[in-house]
Amino acid sequence: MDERICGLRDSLVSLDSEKVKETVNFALGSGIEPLKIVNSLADGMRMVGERYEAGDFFLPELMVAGEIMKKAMAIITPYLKRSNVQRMGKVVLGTVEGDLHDIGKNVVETILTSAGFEVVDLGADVSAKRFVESVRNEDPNIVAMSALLTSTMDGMKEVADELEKEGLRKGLKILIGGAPIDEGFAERIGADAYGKDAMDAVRKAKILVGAES
Ligand code: B1M
Repeated sequence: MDERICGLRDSLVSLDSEKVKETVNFALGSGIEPLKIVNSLADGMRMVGERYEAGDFFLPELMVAGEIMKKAMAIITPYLKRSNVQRMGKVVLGTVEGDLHDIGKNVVETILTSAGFEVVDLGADVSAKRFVESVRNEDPNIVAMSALLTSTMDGMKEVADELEKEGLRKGLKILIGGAPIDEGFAERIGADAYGKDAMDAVRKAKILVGAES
């Protein structure tokens, strides 16, 4: 790992907001690829999750880590968004109902936008009804869903089923992702693609719209 960001992950796990901000600004100023910085922060968030699971961290620490990550992303996002890129298609994106985790979804939104997709971001805790309404109103190429909880991932199937029931699946692709999701789950619920991380999500989105093979 680049030594200029090697402390970033640990600063996040130590919940040291100032140090994270300082390192992110320094790294961007030194010309480090913004996505490398995001990956390092995502690594830190994974470690925060592990500490929570082990009983070393509690909900307040999860919340603080989430806030630090969001502030860091606000600094990094302008560096990720590029203009003058080829227009790729339209995506309706959201985190499924009952799930408030939106950091990963926001990273996916940023990278999709920077790759030339027009993204309609519905936010977090989005019901199947809202996904369906948005697909009807926006006529996207892709509906993209994120879930971080094992208890909410079935909401993706509900959305896929509702879209089918409403006759909206024709020409519409479904892309899903999030920590508990895998290829097998995507296949089981009839999604067209699974994105392991934000970069993979963009790769899959490009394939879905026929821009890449
Ligand atoms: Co929560 N949480 N959380 N949490 N949280 C997890 C997910 C958990 C794994 C922690 C743990 O126990 N190890 C666990 C879930 C366990 C499970 O379901 N099996 C958990 C729990 C239990 C909970 C609560 C139930 C805790 C409680 O209340 N007792 C509660 C639920 C609230 C709710 O949603 N209803 C809760 C609450 C919260 C906070 C609000 C405090 C906060 C979220 C803040 C926010 O998002 N605004 C929070 C956080 C921060 C986490 C962890 C620590 C970090 C998540 C994160 O932001 N990661 C998380 C631990 C973990 O994930 N291991 C945890 C960084 C982010 C960049 O990565 O979101 O994975 P990620 O996104 C990646 C990929 O997954 C992928 O690309 C992204 C970028 O590379 N991806 C996609 C995501 N969406 C995609 C969509 C795509 C493609 C790829 O296509 C469309």
